Parts: sequence; C-alpha cells; structure tokens
Amino acid sequence: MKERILKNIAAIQTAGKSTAELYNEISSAVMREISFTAPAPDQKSAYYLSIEFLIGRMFYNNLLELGILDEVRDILKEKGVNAAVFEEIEDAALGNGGLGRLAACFVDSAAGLDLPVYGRGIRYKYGLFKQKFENGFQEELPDDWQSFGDPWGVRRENEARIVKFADAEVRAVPYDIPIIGKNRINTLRLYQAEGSEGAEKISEYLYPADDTEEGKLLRLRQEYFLSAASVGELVDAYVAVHGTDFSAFPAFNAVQLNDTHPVLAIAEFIRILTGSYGVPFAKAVRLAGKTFGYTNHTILPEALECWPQEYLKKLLPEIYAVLKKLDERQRREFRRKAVLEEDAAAMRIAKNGIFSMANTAVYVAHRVNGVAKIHSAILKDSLFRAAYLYTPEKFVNVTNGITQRRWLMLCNEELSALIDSKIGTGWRGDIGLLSEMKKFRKEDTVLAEFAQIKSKKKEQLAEYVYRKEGIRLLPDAIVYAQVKRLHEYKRQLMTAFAILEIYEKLKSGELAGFKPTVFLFGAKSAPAYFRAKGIIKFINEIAKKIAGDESVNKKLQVVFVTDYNVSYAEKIVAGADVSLQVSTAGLEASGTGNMKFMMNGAVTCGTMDGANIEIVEQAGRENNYIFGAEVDEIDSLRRNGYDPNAILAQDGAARRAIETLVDGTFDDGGRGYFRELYDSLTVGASWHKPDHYFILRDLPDYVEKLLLINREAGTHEFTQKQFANAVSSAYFSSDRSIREYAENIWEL
Ligand code: 26Q
Repeated sequence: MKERILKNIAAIQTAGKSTAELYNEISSAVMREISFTAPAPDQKSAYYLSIEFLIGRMFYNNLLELGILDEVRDILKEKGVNAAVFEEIEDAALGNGGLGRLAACFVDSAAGLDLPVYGRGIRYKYGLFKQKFENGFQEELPDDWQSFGDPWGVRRENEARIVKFADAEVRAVPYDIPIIGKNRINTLRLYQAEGSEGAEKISEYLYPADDTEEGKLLRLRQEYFLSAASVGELVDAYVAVHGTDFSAFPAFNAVQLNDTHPVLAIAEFIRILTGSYGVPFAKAVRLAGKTFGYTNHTILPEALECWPQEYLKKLLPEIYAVLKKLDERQRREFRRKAVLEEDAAAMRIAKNGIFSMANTAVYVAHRVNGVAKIHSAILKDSLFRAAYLYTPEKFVNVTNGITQRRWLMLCNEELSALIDSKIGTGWRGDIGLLSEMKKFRKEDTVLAEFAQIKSKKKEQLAEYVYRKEGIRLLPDAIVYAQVKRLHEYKRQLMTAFAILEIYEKLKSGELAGFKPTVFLFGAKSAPAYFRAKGIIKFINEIAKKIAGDESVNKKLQVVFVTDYNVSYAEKIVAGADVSLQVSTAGLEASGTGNMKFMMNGAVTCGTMDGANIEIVEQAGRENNYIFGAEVDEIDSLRRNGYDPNAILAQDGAARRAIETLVDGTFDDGGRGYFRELYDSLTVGASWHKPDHYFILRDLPDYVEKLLLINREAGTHEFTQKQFANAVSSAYFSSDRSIREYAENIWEL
C-alpha cells in the first residue's frame, strides 16, 4: 500500500497548483489506496458515541500513521514544494475542548492497538467558531473547515438512514473518515443531516446557541439525530447477521456514551427492540444495560443535561414514552428495595417533569466511569453517591490519556529522534518502553541535548506566534502557558492577578535576577459566557499595558494567542517550559492538556486536581510545582464559610491586583465586564457566594510558585525536572486508557 501511495504522489504534477489543489490531490492519492478494515462478523465491536470529535488537521497525522511522512516530504521537496504549506489547511474543529479531543485521541489509539472500536458523531458544517480579537474583545466567525475540501471523508450515500422526529423525517448520511493504525484502518463515521424543511440545520453548527427554546430544541434534535442514526445502524447490522433474537447483542456490541449528550441512544435502543421486534421491556432494559457504558466528564451542575418533558413529548413522543416507563420502573424498584427517599430523589430519572440524562445513564448502564482517579472518587462520594451505594459494581475509573502519535511524534520530531537515538524506536510501537529513558536522568550529555531541543521548539513556537499574531516573543524567555477553554473554574483570572502582582514587584525592584518570562494564553469563550469574555478582555488589557511599559517589557510579556486550536496546541505544548493547570481543586475532571505538556517536557505548576495528581505520582512531586487548597480544604471552606474580603483586607498585593478591575487602570469599553468580575469576587451573585472558585485563597501560593520557577528555570536541576516529566509520561498515553476501556468496560 505504502509503495503505491508514494508512486501516486510522485506522479502528481505540482507546477502552478494552489495549496488547496495539491492538498486534495495528495490526500486523494492516499485515499485511493487505503481500505477501511471491516469489522469481523464474529467479533465484538465497540462504538464511541460523541457529540464532539476535535480531530485537528488530518494531513500530516495520516501520513505519519502510514509511516510515509518523511518520504512524502522528500518527494514534494524534489518538486519544489515545501510540505509546511499544508499548515494552511483548516483544522477539523468539530469539538470544543477536552471531551472532543479525548474522543479523537481514543479512536486513534484504538486503531493503533488493532481494536475494533469505531467513532460515531456529527458532521457539522461549521465547527467551533474562529476567534478574532477586536480591541481585545473576542469576536466569533463561522468556521468553514471544509473550505479546502474534505478529501478524507467518504460519503456513503447508500448507507443513509432516516431519523424520525414528530414533525420531520431527516436523512442521516454517513461520511467515513479513516483512522489509521499499523495493522488496521478504523472508521470514524460522522452523520450529516439532509432533507427538506431545514433538516440540514441539525448538523449545521456545533453547539447552536441554546439561550432560546428554539435553540434548546435544536440541540435536542442533534442529540437524538446522533443517537438514532448510530443505534439504528447497529441494530440493523445485528439483525442481518444474528436475526431477531437480541440475547447476543451485548456479546457483539459495546456502546460508550461520551458524557450525557448521546444518552438518548439508550432510549432509542429500547424503543426499537420493544417497538419493532416485540422484545419485552424488562429484557430490552437488561440488554441496554449490558451494551452501554457511560463516561462522565464534569461535575459542574450547569453541564448536567436535563430535558423538560414538554420538549421530549413535542419532538420525540416515543422516546418520551420509553423514558417515562424507565422512570416508573425505577420508582417501583426503589419501593421494592425500600431505598431511602433522599437517595431515591438523587437517583431519579424524572423529577417534576424534568428528565436527567445522567441519572438515566447511571440507572441503565453497566459501567459508569470518571476520567481521573480523583474525579471517579468524587463521583462515588458526591455526584452519584446514592447510585454508588446501591450498585457499587458499576463504578470504575479510567484515567484519560493522549495519543503520543500526535502529541509527541508529530509535534516534537526532535524529542522523538532523541528518544530513538537513546533507546531505539521500539517505544513508537509500545509506549511503555518510553520509561527506559529514565535511566538517562542524570546523564549530562542527554540532558544537554534535551535542553537544546526545548530551546529549538521554543524558537519554532516563537516563529509561529509571530506568523499568526505579528508579535515577537521575548527571546530565551521562560514560557508559561495556560491554554484551554475559558472557564471560571479553570481560573485564567487567577493567573491574570498573579501576573499583575509580579508586574508590580518587578516595577518596585523587588525581583532582582528575574529572568525574562512570557505568559502565553490561548482560549475560546463560549459566545454567551459574559464573565469568560470579560476575562479575555482583561488579560488582553494587561498584555497591552505591560507591552507598553518600557521599564518591564524586556522582562515580562503576556500574549493571548488568537484562535487557539489543535494545530496551535501542537506548537505550544512542544515549546512551553511550564504548564499552568490551576483549576479549583475538585473541579477539573481530568484535564488532558496537562498530559501533553508533560510528555513534551514541561513542568506542571498546578493544583492537586484532576490528572495533575497522577502526573505528580508518575513524575514526582519534587519535579513539579504544586500549590493551593486541596479538595478537603475546599470542601471545608464551602461548608464552614470562606471570606475572600478578609483575605483582601490583609493582602495588599492581591487587593491592588483585583482593584485594577474597577479603579480605572483598565478599560472594558463601558461594557460592564470588569465590574461584573470584581463583584463576582467580592460580593457574589444570586447563584453564588463571593469568589466561588477560591481565587483569593490560592493566589499567594500561586505567585510564590511562579516566582520559584523563575528562579530555578535555566538551571541544570530544572532541566532534570523537565526531563523527568517527559520520560515519565508513558502512563498518560491514550493507548493505556483504551486498553482499560477494552478490558474493564467493553470486554473486547
Ligand atoms: C451541557 C449541557 C448543555 C449544553 C452543553 C453541555 C456541555 C457541553 C460540553 C457539557 C460539557 C461539555 C464538555 C465537557 C468537557 O470537555 N469536559 C472535559 O472533558 C475532558 C475529557 O475527559 C476532561 O479532561 C476535562 O477535565 C473536562 O473538563
């Protein structure tokens, strides 16, 4: 196959062709030769249902996975084409953040491990919006990710199916994307909605605005569209081979629900079995239980999806009927088992006419998992405490992971080559072998090479930032990066205050020997998230002020990169020295960016939250910079009272930093953003107490760690710490995560 692909590519005429034309021709030359591995009919398959797949750019990754990236570069070079031109190609950004990128890493690992695991999602016409800054304010533009074409997607016209809503019939047309592994090519199938009367709207946008009833109904349609297309396909395929005795369905199919968004798949499965095949309700529920697993990705109450019965009745009456029956069955069961009322209330599928998707999933699925040890523990002790009491066997942990193919081999060829030169290339097929690098921890020549690579990746990052933003990063600076979705609990605002404190100390001459430092931010805010947008503007204001201050701007720089996405992340994780992971303890389910930085040799400056805990377990706490309140302390502050204003009264540096929101230092153009942020910290709001995310509790410790890092950076010991992180990262390969899913949940 390789040889034929290379021959095809060598035959392409490049002269006078645009990047888009070349991209399509090269990609098609690959697609012509590859064939999707068909699932063996006697083998169990797993399906990963996800409303997001944040794939990024497929071009280089696919060539890497085929093992022909270098050869293709050489062929193109001979023709006078620099393969880097394809960096112009848009990312496929059919996701928001962590959950969507995890889905992409998981399908990659499954193919790499030669496992029959297939993704099912939605082929949005427009992915996550493109971000622009206008005077420091975020603006959103539509993301036309197919503007260069979509040569990697194969439309399967004859496998289209109908999804029925009360008021419409919509065609779900599959587009199959190859997920390339060494020994097999799996399918990521994305459904596109087509038909009359605005059917296409269903797959037009990722996360349509849901501040109106119409928006919410559209979102419900999307969720059912994905669920029904996927389940319909699996049931039809089963019946074609095994007939209508569904007893063996779970022996051949596992379905993983990536958060609650596809939970209607459970109801759809029961609807089809009972309605079309006469399976008794109880048996259908039992079969659904054996088939479905549910992964929770967040404990934030606002993200736990609930649907009012009116919506369900209006759009999906048969699904409503199934959910209602499930709820009744659950009520009967609770009475029979004399479940305490308090526990029953926590587990109810329906309460006051509102259906909880999480409770539906927890009730039916045979496995419920969190995504890092601490998160899974929190699910057991708080969010799903009652369910854990009655069905402890359902609850498991699978710590997230990232694919080392994109997040090390592709984004850091230099570090990968160093590893090859020290331990051979075996680690490329078996990431566990990466740990063999640990024996070089004290070898000065290896550490020196490692440090040199970090500098080189930093230069490349600086080049990229210059190309994208027109800003020159301070040369040879320590790069601290906080890149992730903008959310209050992730506390980008705390980093902003820490920077202001450091800025003040620098100006007052307190920080002798302070080494040049760059704070790099990248984040998109949900378009309607007022406070998050305020935080972006605030950080951009700080960046501007510091850049304009000749007394510090050779030492300190703040850059908020525009339109942070997967391709940007590939540059940032490779070039950064310090990974900022500073969520309020207990609130970041796992984080996966933290793992990408670690794998590329950044130290973590963070709280004991999510996978940070496991990162320091693997790499050593002494090799990272951990600070702040831990979960128990946060819980006790929540219970026993927390007074940020008392801290402000004591801590002048924090007070001055926070006052800049309202004392005229910075300008939000009269939009009220900064006052809102200030009040959220000092007064609170109808729905929360002041400083809900405990910024003022952790800020002093944070500043101290940032400054400690500044003192240590550049030393031999610091390089050792960075190295220790990179070589201890094998555990965070999504290959390990997928093996755990395959063994403990899917039983493949
Ligand atoms: C819910 C209701 C209505 C509309 C939207 C939503 C919604 C949308 C997206 C709820 C949640 C999400 C996304 C969550 C997410 O990305 N969570 C992240 O998942 C990662 C992978 O497990 C973790 O590493 C992160 O810690 C977690 O924040």
